[in-house]
Amino acid sequence: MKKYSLAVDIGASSGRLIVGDLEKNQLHLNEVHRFENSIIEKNNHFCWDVGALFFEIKQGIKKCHELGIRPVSIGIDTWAVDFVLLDENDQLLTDAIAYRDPRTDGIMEEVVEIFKKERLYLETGIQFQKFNTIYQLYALKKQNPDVLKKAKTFLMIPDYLHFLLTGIKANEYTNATSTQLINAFTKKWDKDIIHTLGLNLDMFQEIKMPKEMLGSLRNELVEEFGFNMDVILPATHDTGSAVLAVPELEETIYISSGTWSLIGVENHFPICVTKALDYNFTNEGGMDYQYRFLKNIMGLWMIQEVRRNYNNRYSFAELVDLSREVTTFASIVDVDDQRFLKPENMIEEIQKYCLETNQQVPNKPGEIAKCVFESLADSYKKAIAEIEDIFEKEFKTINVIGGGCQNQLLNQLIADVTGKEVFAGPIEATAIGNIIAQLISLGEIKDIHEARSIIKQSFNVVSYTKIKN
Ligand code: LFR
Repeated sequence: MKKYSLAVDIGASSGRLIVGDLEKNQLHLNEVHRFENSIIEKNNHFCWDVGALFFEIKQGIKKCHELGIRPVSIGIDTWAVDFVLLDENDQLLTDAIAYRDPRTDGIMEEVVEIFKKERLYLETGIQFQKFNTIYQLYALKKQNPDVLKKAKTFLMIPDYLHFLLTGIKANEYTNATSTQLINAFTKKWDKDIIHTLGLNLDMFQEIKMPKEMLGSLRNELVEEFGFNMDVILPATHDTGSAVLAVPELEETIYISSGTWSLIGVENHFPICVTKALDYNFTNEGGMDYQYRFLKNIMGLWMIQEVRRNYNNRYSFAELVDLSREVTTFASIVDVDDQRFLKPENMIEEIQKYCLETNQQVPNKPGEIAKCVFESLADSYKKAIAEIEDIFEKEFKTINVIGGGCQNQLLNQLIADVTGKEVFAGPIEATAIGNIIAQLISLGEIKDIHEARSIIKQSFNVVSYTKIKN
């Protein structure tokens, strides 16, 4: 009988439940459920609806049952940095406030004043992003200290969803590193930073590693679903799972392309040198204590917002087609400018930027889309130059993974601006990485090396080379 593992992969714009099974060294995926996710406004904050997310997870599990699929294991990954706090009765104390909420405006600067950038970077290896958990917690301490005083448990979003499944509280390592509160060398909560900020160390849970079995489903859920499953931790940070699915990492720069574009390389140790700090590269913890040396680029969020601002009148494919028709427009914005993190209106923000920088202002949808795609490619090119500067070597290839690798126009643009060979695929990298951790834990796959050769045999990768300057 086929043995299925179930990956729950939730990104900022959508979530999916995908079952995977391994047969003769081929990994097969089958999407059983897909749903939308988005930021909602609640109590004057931008939030995630974690209740709705858990409801969708349950719907997906029930669908498996209807399809006659009974997974032996399940693991959840989501975006990073966001969290919930629970009281002594394990009830939510706060909404799950989203990292794009402005509550952290100006807070990073205050925290940096306390520690100095160098010290924080040397201890954690994590990039400076104003939305990191450390700044969210410090914002809460200043703006709503009572909540923090009552907090008994800190769980990141996948930790919380795993808790709802099992009743077990733990902080998974890869996602915990994105808090900027984990020591890059001890790989544990950094007591020094936590104490200095006046946060309560006791609310942080035991760190558990990807591939660890967390537990099994709560009894009520077993009754509701009609079956039980092992809950096995994947790299619960989606980017951590995605990078596991890069088929070939030697001499390759990856771009995990989704709401964000995460561009970098894999490393066996954190690189906390001054140049990396100056370029604001991060060293996020990965499975088997590998490090993702990467930088966040604003990513497809830009075009998702543009599309939303056009009231979803155009599909993503249509925006790509419209941009192809534009031949004489060349304005570029700095996609990493913080003004694009959560502007009132992305189209207007792009137009304002072009006006302020004395460039032609895009008006038609095709011009806006072209500006976004070319600006993204431009930012990738700069990040690659920084990586090559730090490593003092040239990387020959780029592997784009994740949903964004379906954008053929962007793939070609990357090949054109960098002159490097670009490989696109696999598309469902995050779900694959999630399932891989479960399969290794279950003893179905030996290790990540074997997993990568299985991925190579199982998924299609398309190559692009430079065609124009
Ligand atoms: C991608 C991602 C990035 C993280 C950002 C915010 O989905 O997880 O890795 O920097 O979202 O959490």
